Amino acid sequence: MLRGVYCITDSKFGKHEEMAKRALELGVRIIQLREKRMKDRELLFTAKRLRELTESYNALLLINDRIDIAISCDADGVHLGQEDLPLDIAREIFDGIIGISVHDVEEAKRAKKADYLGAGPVFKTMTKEDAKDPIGIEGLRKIVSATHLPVFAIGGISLDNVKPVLETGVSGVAVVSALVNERAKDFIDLVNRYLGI
Ligand code: TZP
Ligand code: MG
Repeated sequence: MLRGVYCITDSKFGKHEEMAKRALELGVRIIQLREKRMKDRELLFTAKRLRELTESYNALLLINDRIDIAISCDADGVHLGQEDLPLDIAREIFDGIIGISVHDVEEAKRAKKADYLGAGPVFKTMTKEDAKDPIGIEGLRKIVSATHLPVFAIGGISLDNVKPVLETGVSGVAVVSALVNERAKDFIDLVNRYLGI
């Protein structure tokens, strides 16, 4: 199931539930709740609603940063960055899918016990305020070649630039803004067609 379009919900673009529902209706089967501002209780309630929603579509739900919320809402997985809990500690306390953000080959090798990698930002993105410099298609290709794990490319990916991203051999693409415009369906169809989904 770790293939295809991976939808990250971000309250800057709308309600988490609405973003997730739209993506699910268009055929996406991996949803990540990414929320940096909400109070814990509201975050938990949001996560529980997304859990019900994703379950009804037979889709995966992952929670960004927060293993406690992932356990409490019975999510399928968590997504952790380089400054979040280390992977080995996360494995000890969480029994589920663990994805790790990587920016280069060294980080990819260090994360070899992850279930998947999120590699990027591939292109410039306005969505993540503290995004690092883009790694480009070449940086992405190096990461894909250095790991046997499924790699999801992330950062600034759209209908206009997704082809060369897919050609690097990634298992999928993780996006926020590409799913909140009127070309979302074309984007998903193109990715799924390329990956044979
Ligand atoms: N991590 C690296 S780039 C990014 C995250 C969460 C934002 C991706 O958003 P978009 O709109 O698909 O560029
Ligand atoms: Mg994080």
